[in-house]
Formats: sequence, C-alpha cells, structure tokens
Amino acid sequence: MFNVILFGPPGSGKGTQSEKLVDKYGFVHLSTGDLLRKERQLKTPLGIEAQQFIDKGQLVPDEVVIGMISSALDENVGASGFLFDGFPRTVAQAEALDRLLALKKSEIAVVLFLEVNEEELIKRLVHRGKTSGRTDDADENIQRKRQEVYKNETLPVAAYYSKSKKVVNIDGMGTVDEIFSRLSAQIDKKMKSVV
Ligand code: B4P
Repeated sequence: MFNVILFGPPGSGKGTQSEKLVDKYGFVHLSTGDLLRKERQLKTPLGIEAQQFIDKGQLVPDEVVIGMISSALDENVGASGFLFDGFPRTVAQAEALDRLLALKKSEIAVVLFLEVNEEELIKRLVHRGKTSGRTDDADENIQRKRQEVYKNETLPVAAYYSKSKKVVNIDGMGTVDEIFSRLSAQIDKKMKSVV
C-alpha cells in the first residue's frame, strides 16, 4: 500500500487537490470533513454531536474521528493506497493512524504539507462560504478560530511526522493546476523510491 497524507491549514486546498490526486493515482480518498458532513446529512447521533464542534470552528473529539477512520480502513481491504485528507488533525490522531496502519503491515509513505498564508486562507474560505452552504464557512470569526485551532492542535502533527522525515513542504499558492503538478511530482518521486 502507498499511503499519503495531504496536510495543511483549513482552506489550503486539501479537498480540491484530493479530487485530482484520486483521479490520477486511484487512491481511496478518506476525508474526515466529508465523512462528518455525510453523518450530519443523515442526522445520525454522531453527525449531530460533531456539528456542534464544527459550527464553533473546533475539532471534533479524537475518539469520534479515529473510530470513523478505523471503520473506513476495514471497509477497504485490498486497497492499493489511501489518501488521508484533513486527518490526522492532532498528534493523538496521528499516533492512532500509525497503529491502525501497522496492524495492516503498512505505514504512511509521505506527508504533503500545503503552505498558504493566512490572509489568502481567509479569503478562500469566505469566498467558498458564498456558495458552499457550510455553516463553518459562514463568518470570518469562525475562520479565524479555525486557523487558531490549526496552529495550536494540528501544526504539531507536522513536527510528529518530521521526526521520521516524511514531510515534504509544497507551495500552496498559485493556480490549482500548478499546485497539482507540484504534488504529483513529489508523489512520483516517492513512489519510485519505494519500488
Ligand atoms: P475539512 O472538511 O477538512 O475542510 P477544510 O480544512 O475547511 O478545507 P480544505 O483544505 O479541504 O480546502 P478546500 O479544498 O475546500 O474540515 C471541516 C471541519 O470538520 C473542521 O473544521 C473540523 O471541525 C472537522 N474535522 C474534519 N476532520 C477532523 C479531524 N480529523 N479531527 C477533528 N475534527 C475534524 O479549499 C478551500 C477553498 O479554496 C475552496 O473554495 C476552493 O475552491 C478554493 N481553492 C482551492 N485551491 C485554490 C487555489 N489554488 N487558488 C484559489 N482558491 C483555491
């Protein structure tokens, strides 16, 4: 299995780039944001609980998202690789993911870190809010809160994977296609080195 984490702050383009990467490489796409929104649409108890956190710009509790990822991994036995999008968002989630993959005799091959400055992030998210209908896109205060949560709780995940030299920084500014080329080049390079 060849497993990739697409990492970066809210609005850095993880969802946008994931779609293109899945098309090109055939990864199984696991987006915790998408999975949580699906639960919400179905009005499951998990979805209703999660929405209270999402609407405040906070992270959903670790045990909830780790449980979701664990089930998704089990549902995709035989996959040739996973693309993790928006997960892990805390060090506890990263440790749990490493344990879950180890049980499947696998690991993370590379963490691609999309770097975008904060003003551009807020601009993108406020723009997305005009059409997305997402409650967490609705106002700039929630956006600022999400960026703060990212710095305090999620950024340490990059330090965690840096210890095993898995992080590759990618310039996340530019057109969608330019950024996609940068990401693809790094995946191709890494795939060659593990074969
Ligand atoms: P997510 O759904 O993961 O979403 P995101 O971080 O907001 O956005 P992403 O980086 O995917 O940006 P996108 O491509 O859309 O999280 C939502 C919430 O769910 C979290 O706040 C949290 O509460 C909860 N959650 C999810 N996972 C969790 C976890 N593991 N643990 C705990 N809680 C969790 O791009 C943004 C916008 O920019 C789009 O409008 C796009 O069109 C635009 N854009 C993209 N690339 C561009 C470019 N190159 N130039 C200009 N615009 C661009």
